[in-house]
Amino acid sequence: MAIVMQLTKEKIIQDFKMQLHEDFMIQNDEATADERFIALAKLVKCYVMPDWLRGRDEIVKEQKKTAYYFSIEFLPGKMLQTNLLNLGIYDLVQEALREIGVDLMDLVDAERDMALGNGGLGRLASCFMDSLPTIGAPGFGNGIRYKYGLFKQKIVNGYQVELPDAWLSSDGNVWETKKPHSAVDVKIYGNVYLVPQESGDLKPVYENVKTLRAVPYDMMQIGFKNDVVNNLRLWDVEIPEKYELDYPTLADRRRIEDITSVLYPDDATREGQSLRLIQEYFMVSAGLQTIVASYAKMGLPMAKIHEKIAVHINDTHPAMAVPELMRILVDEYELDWDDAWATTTQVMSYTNHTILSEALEKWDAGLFKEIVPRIHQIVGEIDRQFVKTWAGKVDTAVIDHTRIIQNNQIHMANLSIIGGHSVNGVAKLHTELLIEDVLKDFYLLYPEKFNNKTNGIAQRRWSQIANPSMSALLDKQIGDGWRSNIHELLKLEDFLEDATVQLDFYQVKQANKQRLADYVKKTQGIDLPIHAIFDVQVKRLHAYKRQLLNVMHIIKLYQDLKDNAALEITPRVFFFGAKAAPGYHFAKSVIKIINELANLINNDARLRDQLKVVFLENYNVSLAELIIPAADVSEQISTAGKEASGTSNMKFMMNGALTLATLDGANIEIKDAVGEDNIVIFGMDKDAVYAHYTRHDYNSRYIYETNPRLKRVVDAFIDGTIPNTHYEGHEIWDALISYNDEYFLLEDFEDYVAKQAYISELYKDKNTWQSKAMKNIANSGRFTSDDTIELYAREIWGIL
Ligand code: Z2T
Repeated sequence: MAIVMQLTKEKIIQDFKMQLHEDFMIQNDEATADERFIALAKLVKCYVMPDWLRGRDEIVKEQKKTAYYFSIEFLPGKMLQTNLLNLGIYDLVQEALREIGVDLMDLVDAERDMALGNGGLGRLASCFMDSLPTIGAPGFGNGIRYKYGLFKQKIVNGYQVELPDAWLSSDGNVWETKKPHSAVDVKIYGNVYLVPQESGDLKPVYENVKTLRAVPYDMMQIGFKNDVVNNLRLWDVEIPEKYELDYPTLADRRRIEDITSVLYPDDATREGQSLRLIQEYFMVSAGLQTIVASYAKMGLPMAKIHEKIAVHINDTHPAMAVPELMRILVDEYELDWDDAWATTTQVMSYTNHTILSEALEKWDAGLFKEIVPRIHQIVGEIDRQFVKTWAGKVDTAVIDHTRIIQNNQIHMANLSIIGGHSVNGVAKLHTELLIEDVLKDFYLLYPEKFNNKTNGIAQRRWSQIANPSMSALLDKQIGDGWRSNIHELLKLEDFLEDATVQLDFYQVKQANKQRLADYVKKTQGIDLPIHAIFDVQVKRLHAYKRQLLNVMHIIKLYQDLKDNAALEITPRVFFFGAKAAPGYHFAKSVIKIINELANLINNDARLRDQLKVVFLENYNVSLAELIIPAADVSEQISTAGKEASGTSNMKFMMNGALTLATLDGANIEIKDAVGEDNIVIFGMDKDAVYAHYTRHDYNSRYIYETNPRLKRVVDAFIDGTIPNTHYEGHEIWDALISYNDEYFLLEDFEDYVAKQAYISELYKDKNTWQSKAMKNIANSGRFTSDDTIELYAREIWGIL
């Protein structure tokens, strides 16, 4: 039985004080918040350790089939609250600390965000890490322990400045355990020759390779109140003592350390750096060697490894798992190619996260050959076999489009699809687009591999932890069963028309808005009216996400107010939070524009506080936990067809924001869940967008020239309306007019403005508004990642 079951307040206080003595040789009253956080975290680790070890032993003993989720990104944020909550000791610990004069929230604040991810993809991986143990599934994470996570964003003179995120303290991360015992060697570079053996087989012989040592750091992943603890294994690189002579100079050593030094800060575009290729192979090879070795210990036949092991390729970054498993099986365990291939394809499965063509990962075959020569050979062989298998059976054009090596480039998505048994998209529309468009040739070859798994969110973090006031109200209204069974939120359906309950939810929202307003006042000195609509767009800065459309609407409101000093509008505060990839020039210009527009508007007294714009610096998971509960309006306004799913849309919904959305990604499924009266939809749908592609008939300049109101908004980018943005304004104007507005902002503008006006009217009736907000909360349970991951576990991995 779990230790936590026997905990009392007194015991926690005693253990906590002891931990402070042991780690820092201090008393509680002299300790800083940092020291107290570390002591508490270590204590939690001690409490969990027996369950963690038992879980590992059970898998070995019972030979349970296990899934390994390979991902180049994980974005957990802070872990203290989640761990306490999942252990079922949150309240007890909070009370114990209070008794000795300590506020748990000060300890929570002291934890650094772990941000080894860019955005949605990494955050999804972390939601899955929470959900896997929660549903009792043996599913482990495998990734890289970057020394620097996603850059820290500062805004200086309205521009984004990137600073390194040195998240690890000198003692590392409290939640992790270094396991030198389980280190493995990874080989890169060199030459490989295939030498014929007496048996007639070819054996690879390596020359001049560089050997790296991969050292794992394990982090416990605690299930919600079920004593299940899984593992997230992150690999760090070291120089193996045995091969020290291969790295004689300091510069040589630094080059090795660089391998796990930084996360590539690129969201959905590629940076063709060889270091990135090494990162990918390093993680995949270390992970798979370990997994195969643990399977080998079971004494079962290698050709049946798929019966005990599933490996998931989270986007294409870990796609070398396919040839690496082939290498291990063929070279090290001497399986026949065909047997190895049969089991490999049953082990592997792949999730696609975008259809943007610039994000489809391709590698120059020459670079590939230089860095991973044996993997290059194996990929060549997989490609040859693929072509041989389909030759004469389908159109040559189909083979040309689907083979792995094309024009001396290695197509990682093609490798992932050919090398696995499952390909999934992350929302219904996204999967449809994969099948009908982006991957239609693959669908012809392998229809049975395709399936949809709509994304989900770890609801505990996005409700109980992020929104305690709403949680308390829910307890009062529908009982606390929703905390363990999120589908019980549906009980709220009974109160949608209850004016008292509506008012209660209104008050909770206002309190959360005040919490955010206090933060903005403290960090930026701006006073915000909380009776205003809090309208929020937080996500990576990308042209297709259309932060600019939001900006254009703000400009329009500004012009209306300037035109008519007596005009009364429903007051609004527009919030933006967004990081731009450091090399993404256009995105950075949009950040500058937002900041200068904010300055202009916030300092214009004649607007009488009816309009405010706030750019929140350094948007990250912890800030999301503060912002999302305070939102009245959730902006999900990507060009239809472009946003694979979105996941913040689900978090906003769960916190009672109304979604203003295009019919894109999971927005469509949110609409299906709440009904069209409880979401605000605008703009072109995917078919309208695609019609433009086929007809080549989009003409943004025509729209601009024939709509004076819109023309005036677009011209505000270049006519000096927004100070200090001469350069950026012209760049944006050109993108919209000279380059024909790739993401159809102009076409969607009028409908967007109209629906925003509708929202302004709607908000005046607090009761109706809150009723719609409650409808959203009530139906948000269907987006729990517990259910999403259960579908992965059953339908793709076969581990439940
Ligand atoms: C990313 O966060 C996403 C897709 C990517 O494609 C890369 C990154 Cl870093 C390579 C996002 C999608 O844009 C978003 O729609 C989706 O909800 C999220 O992944 C999780 O699937």
